[in-house]
Amino acid sequence: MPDANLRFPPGFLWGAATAAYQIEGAAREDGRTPSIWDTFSHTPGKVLGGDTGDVACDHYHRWREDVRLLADLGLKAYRFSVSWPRVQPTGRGPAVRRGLDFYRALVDELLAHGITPMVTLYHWDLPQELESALPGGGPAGGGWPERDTAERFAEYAGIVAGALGDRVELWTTLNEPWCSAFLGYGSGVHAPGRTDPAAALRAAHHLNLAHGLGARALRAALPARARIGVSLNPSAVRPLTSSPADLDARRRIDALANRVFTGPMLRGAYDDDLLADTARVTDWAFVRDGDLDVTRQPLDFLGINYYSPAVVSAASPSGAPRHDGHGGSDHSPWPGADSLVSFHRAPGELTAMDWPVDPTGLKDLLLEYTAQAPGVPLYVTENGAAYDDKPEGGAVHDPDRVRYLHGHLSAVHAAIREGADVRGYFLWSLMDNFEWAYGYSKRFGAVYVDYETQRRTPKSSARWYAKVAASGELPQAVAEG
Ligand code: IFM
Repeated sequence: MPDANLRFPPGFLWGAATAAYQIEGAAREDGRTPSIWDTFSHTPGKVLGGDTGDVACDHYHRWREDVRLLADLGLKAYRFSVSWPRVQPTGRGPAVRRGLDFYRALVDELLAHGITPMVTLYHWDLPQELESALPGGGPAGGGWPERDTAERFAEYAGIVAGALGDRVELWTTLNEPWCSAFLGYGSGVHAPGRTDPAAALRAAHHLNLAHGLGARALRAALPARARIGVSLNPSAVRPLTSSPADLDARRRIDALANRVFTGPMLRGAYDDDLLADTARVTDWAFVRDGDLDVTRQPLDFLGINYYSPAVVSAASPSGAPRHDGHGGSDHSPWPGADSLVSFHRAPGELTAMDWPVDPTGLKDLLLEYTAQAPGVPLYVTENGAAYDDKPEGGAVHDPDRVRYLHGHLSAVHAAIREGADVRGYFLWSLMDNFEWAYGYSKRFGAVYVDYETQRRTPKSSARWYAKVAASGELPQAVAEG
């Protein structure tokens, strides 16, 4: 029956995702102090249009309405992040009760609507004090290049687990540590905006350590039913040609984009080729005995965030244009590979981010991670697209996003058919929000946000996704709801 709908497994979790700094606003309320993103976004020239997360979607005051939106769409799960500086303003010491109360109330409201919460502990909003004021931080700063930040993270993880552990089962430690390390400390297009390749590699290691220490702290504080994972944004890296030079370029980027995290987290090792490729940047002396036992914690699931593939070749002598999707800086986010690899635009239509649409990358990654982490269930913890959505007559029609979602959900289904144990899918994002260095200029939401009035309008993609979620079936062809 060629026209039969694609049926997802029973219990498949249909959800949507957000992150604290991107939606909450209330940047100075109830004891919250600045995070590195507050500082960065308030620094002229760092974020398009000078946008900041001061108000964002005002979710801190409108959270009941936002839970109702999820419920009206019939979604069964919601992935959100906790703002570290809202619950532990200086990044050390006691927690702020009002901050924790906010997340308790949010979780209770979700549960009251039958929506499963998935908590992300760290989605990029490091308390500024930890970036500025660490021992040894000095003018260059502290933050993730410093080991102490990983230890502080474990303390914070224990605090949040203590507050929400009785009502949340699904936990992730970090979201996309690649961005924190390499965009934050390498190319500098993300907070804190440093451009030091050695610091980026130190940050990567301390994020791995934070994941391990944080997972341990969660395990110690949470009931046995808790499920602990991490959300990575692995790169589906493809060589431009099958020449040995292009295959080697692929190997280098795979090491820096993917294996720098999966090595320590899944296998308890940094691969030799990664260490050799980066030897002129750092000697990795910051990796201490025993660290790699800590980074490799048992995982109950792995979160995969996917948007677009990358195509690489050996660097052309003229220097091919950069299409690694992380432009906007003269500094490379690829320590040790910057002059050796060129990025090319992958084929496919482009989203408003100029990211090519290619669902095969998602299927490939789900199968690859099934092989790399046998027996570990997967969730797609982010997937979605930005388009230039415009309201017309009170509605927002976004057929491009429906096509994008249809293609990627078909890819998830194909991966499941071929043996991947994918347990759920979280659309990025529930609503339009602060898209980091792009400010409010890029709209990823299934729900349109009018930032003047804070009015929320579900786009046609939200209605379409709601139908898929309600039926657990994906039509073979796109027909908008
Ligand atoms: O908005 C981001 C999110 O915070 C992390 N993953 C990618 C999304 C789109 O760029």
